[in-house]
Amino acid sequence: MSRGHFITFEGGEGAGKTTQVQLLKNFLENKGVSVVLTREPGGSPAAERLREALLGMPEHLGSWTADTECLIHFAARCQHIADVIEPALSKGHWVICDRFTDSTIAYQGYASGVDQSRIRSLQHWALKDFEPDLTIILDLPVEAGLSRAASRGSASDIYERRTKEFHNSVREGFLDIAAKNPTRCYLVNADREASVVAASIRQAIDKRFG
Ligand code: Z5A
Repeated sequence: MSRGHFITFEGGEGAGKTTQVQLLKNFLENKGVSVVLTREPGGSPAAERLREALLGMPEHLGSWTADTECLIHFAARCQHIADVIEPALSKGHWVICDRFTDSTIAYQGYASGVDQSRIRSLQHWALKDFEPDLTIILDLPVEAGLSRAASRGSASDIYERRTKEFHNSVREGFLDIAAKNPTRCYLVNADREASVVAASIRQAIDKRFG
């Protein structure tokens, strides 16, 4: 049996990742592909406990240092890969993950100031050479993303309460990641109707795996 493909979705708040991973899952399943949908932080029972530690206490905004956040994200990721991602890929399933390592680079690195080389060392230590086959980066102006997240009525998330400057750094981070990794990353203008964004993503899938 051939190994499945690992596809990650990245972007700032309200960029439409959750919407698009579901649309892509439906599209692939209609083509007969077996898909496992997952997310970070979390994605397996043990890793979800770490998600709760990171995101479950918005009243304690800033209680973790950026270094500690970074370590917890990689600890959760290690467990998620071992429990869910790697077993699914080796059984031939395609795995679609809502956020992965690029989020740590954008949020803890670009926006929170953790040195990129330290994140890279940690990535290498925790993941070795494991990385996505394709990363879809959804790009959207910060104001539009935050307004979408607010209209969904869940703007209490610990990261959604950060400053606009923080969110702009996250966006710049993702744009830089896309520019530096043109083979792995596919940048999508997410400031369009969901069906139009989905069509762009399907093109990227066909180009890479078709
Ligand atoms: N984080 C980190 O710091 N370091 C890490 O290593 C990792 C994560 C892995 C996880 O939050 C937080 O953890 C995240 C970064 C940090 N920061 N935040 N917040 P999460 O998983 O709870 O939330 P999220 O990943 O940011 O997703 P989100 O804010 O829920 O947004 P989304 O998934 O990108 O968007 P959506 O839910 O699909 O859409 C949002 C709303 O817009 C919804 O009402 C949709 O119906 C609507 N929508 C979607 N697409 C469109 C279009 N095209 N037009 C108009 N409206 C749309």
